[in-house]
Amino acid sequence: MAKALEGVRILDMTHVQSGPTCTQLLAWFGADVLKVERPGVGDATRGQLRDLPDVDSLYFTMLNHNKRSITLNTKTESGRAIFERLIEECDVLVENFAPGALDRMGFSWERIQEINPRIIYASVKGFGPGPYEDCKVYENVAQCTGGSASTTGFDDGPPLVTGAQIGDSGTGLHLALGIVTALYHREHSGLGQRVTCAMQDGVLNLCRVKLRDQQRLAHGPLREYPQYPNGTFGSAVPRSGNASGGGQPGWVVRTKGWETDPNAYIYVITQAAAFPGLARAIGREDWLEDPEWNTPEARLPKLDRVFGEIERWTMTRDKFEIMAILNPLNVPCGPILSIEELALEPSLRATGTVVEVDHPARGKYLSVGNPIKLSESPSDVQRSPLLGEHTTEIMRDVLGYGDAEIEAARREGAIGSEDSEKAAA
Ligand code: CAO
Repeated sequence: MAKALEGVRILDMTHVQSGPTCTQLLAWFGADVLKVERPGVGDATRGQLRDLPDVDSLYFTMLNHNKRSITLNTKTESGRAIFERLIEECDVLVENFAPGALDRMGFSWERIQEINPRIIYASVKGFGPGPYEDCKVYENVAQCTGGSASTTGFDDGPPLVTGAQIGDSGTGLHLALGIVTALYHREHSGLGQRVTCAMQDGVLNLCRVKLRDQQRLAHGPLREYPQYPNGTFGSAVPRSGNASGGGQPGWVVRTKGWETDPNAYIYVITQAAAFPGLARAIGREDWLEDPEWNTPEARLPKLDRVFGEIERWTMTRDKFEIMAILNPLNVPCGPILSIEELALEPSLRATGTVVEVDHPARGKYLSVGNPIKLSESPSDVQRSPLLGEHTTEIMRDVLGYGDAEIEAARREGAIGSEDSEKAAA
C-alpha cells in the first residue's frame, strides 16, 4: 500500500519542537523529509536533556522519526547555492526560526517563489503580525500568551501551564494541516503559497471554549464553574479547577491508595441521564426520591457535596475497578493514567500509538507513534537520522551533484564532513 504523502518532498529547516512535530507527521504519512542542519552542530535538541552521554537525546529522536538529515551551512556561498537547489527540488519548505532568520540568510518569500513558484513555504512563529511579532517564543510563553495559563488551575492559585505541549506540538499540528491544505490547493492552481501559524493563535484556537465563556460571562455567572453560586466572578473568565467546562458537571476525585500514589484519582462526570445509576453505585439511592438532589438544578449549587459523596465511595476502590463499575452504567469517567501506565498499556502498543524504536547509538526506546490512523495508507515509525547521515546521498540522488562537487562543498565547509559530524554526535 502506498503512503498517503509519497512523492511529496519537504525541505525541513525546523528545530526544537513545534516545527519538527509538523514535519514528523508529514514524514509518517510518507513525505520525504530532508532535515537541514548546521554542520557539526545540528538541531540543538540533539544535545538537550541527554540521558546518555554523546547520544542523540530522546527529545530529538522522538521528534525526528522517518526523516533524512543533511548538514548545510546556508551562510557560505556554495551553501546558498545548494540551498537554492533544495528549494528547486522540494514541494514544501518548513521552518520555525526566530522571525526574519530566513530573510537574513538571503531567502525572502519573494526570492523563494522566484526559485520555485510551486513551493509551499510554511512557518511557525511565536506571534502573528502586531506588537510582539519579533519575539522569540517557547512552549510556556505561548501557553501564557494564548489564553491557556489564565484559564488553567484553581481559582485561589496562580495560573498553571499544562504538560500537554499545546504551544509547540499543537502549533506543529496546525501547520501540518495548513501544508496539506496548500498542497491540495496547488493541485488546482499549480502555485505554492505562504502558510503561517503563530503559537499564540494555535493556543487560542485550542482555548476556543474559553472565549465562548468570556462572552457568556457578560450575561451572568457561569453556572458550570465552581465559583457558582458561592464565589465571585470578575470581568475575565476565571480558572475553573477541574470543572468539566461542558454542560455536564465533572470533577477529579481520590481513589484507593491516593495517600501514596499521586495518580490514584479518577475524573467522574455526573451526566443527568446516568445519575440514577451513579447514585445507586455509590449507595445514595435515597437521592433519587429527594427533590433536594434528584434534578441537575437542585444539585448544581451543591456540587461540592455531590462530589464529596462520590469520593467517599471512590476512595474505597482502585481507579480501574471504578471504571469497570461505572462504564456499564454509562457514567463517563477517566482514571488519571500516569505516563508510566500509558507506556505499558498493551492496547496502545497494539495500535502503534506507543512504539518501541531501535536506534544504533542508544538502543531501544519508546516513542509515541502516529496518532492519526488512515485505513488505506500505512504509517510506520523509523528511527531519527544521525547528524548529516544522508548528506552525500541527498547531494547525489536528490540534487544531482557529482563526487568532485560534493568534495569541493565539503572542503568549503558548506556541508559537514562525515567525521566531524560523528565527533559532534
Ligand atoms: N546554516 C547557517 N545558519 C543557520 C542554519 C544553517 N543550516 N540553521 C540555522 N542557522 C542560523 C539562523 O540563520 C539564525 O541566525 P541569525 O540569528 O543570524 O539570523 C541562527 O542560526 C539561530 O536561529 P534562531 O534565532 O531561530 O535560534 P534561537 O536558538 O536563537 O531561537 C527559538 C530559538 C525557538 C526561540 C526561535 O527559533 C523562535 O522563536 N522560533 C519561532 C517560534 C518557535 O517555533 N518556537 C518553538 C520552539 S520549540 O519550544
